[in-house]
Amino acid sequence: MKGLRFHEDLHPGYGQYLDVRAVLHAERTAHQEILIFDTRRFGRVLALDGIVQTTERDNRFYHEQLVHVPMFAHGAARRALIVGGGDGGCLREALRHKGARVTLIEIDEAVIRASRRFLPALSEGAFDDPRATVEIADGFDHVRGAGANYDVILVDSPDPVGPARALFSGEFYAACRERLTPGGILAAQCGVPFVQPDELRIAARRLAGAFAHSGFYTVAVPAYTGGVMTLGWASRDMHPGRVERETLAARFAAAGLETRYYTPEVHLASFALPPWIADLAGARQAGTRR
Ligand code: AG3
Repeated sequence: MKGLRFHEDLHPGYGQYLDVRAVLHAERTAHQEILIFDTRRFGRVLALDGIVQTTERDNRFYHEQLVHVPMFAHGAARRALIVGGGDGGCLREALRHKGARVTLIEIDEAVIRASRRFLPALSEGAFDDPRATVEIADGFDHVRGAGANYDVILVDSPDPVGPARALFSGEFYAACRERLTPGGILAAQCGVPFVQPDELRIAARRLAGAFAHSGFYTVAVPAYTGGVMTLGWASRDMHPGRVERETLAARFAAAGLETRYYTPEVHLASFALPPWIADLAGARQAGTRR
């Protein structure tokens, strides 16, 4: 093999590589190292601090599940908050819900700038949408501060190493709870449990500590190597996996979305956890709580 090979540096002793067709952008910011490159299998790839965040080829799997599961479970979200998500993929999907205004709080303005320029397929113009509000700030400060409340909060963060660690804390989840309207739902990236079991264990404990109802659902994203990823959810008063199939189907049809991963059937099925994941989440003893 000649040419440049990117090795992801995330899990000790195990990982993935990608052959680089071209480096499009490399930048060290005050927060992290941004790398955008082109590959044959995944199209363009965004890596932060050497960890793959999203790719052109499979980003819809992740963004559709992170966004549409809580949005369709809610059914009438008018205000959504995205914490992180500077590539714009989450924003793109959230804005497909026509009744929603979406606020995105990204800590690193350079991620947005580089993604708009080198990954336009991620945001597809979402940053220019009049229903989008974009702020460069610390997401934790935003939810801690007094201000708007949200029907849906989406935590589209990197792994809890480096700057995103605070977004996995009990204090952050409790602050999110205070910003959720009745019927409101939080959804958060919680890692690939086969290779990041502690991430799931800790998130399970902290979400359950902050909310009356919480649990996990799954999404399979090839670029997040190691098996299915778990997305955490939490709410004071509702269970997004227990919405009637017909209700979801009616909402999905009314929205008129064309999706690559999400359907009402996938929505409900993704709440079925294999025992090894349920055990990590502590969900088996808790029975119906999660
Ligand atoms: N945020 C999740 C990246 C997780 C990568 N980690 C991993 N492979 N365990 C992605 C942001 C996309 N908008």
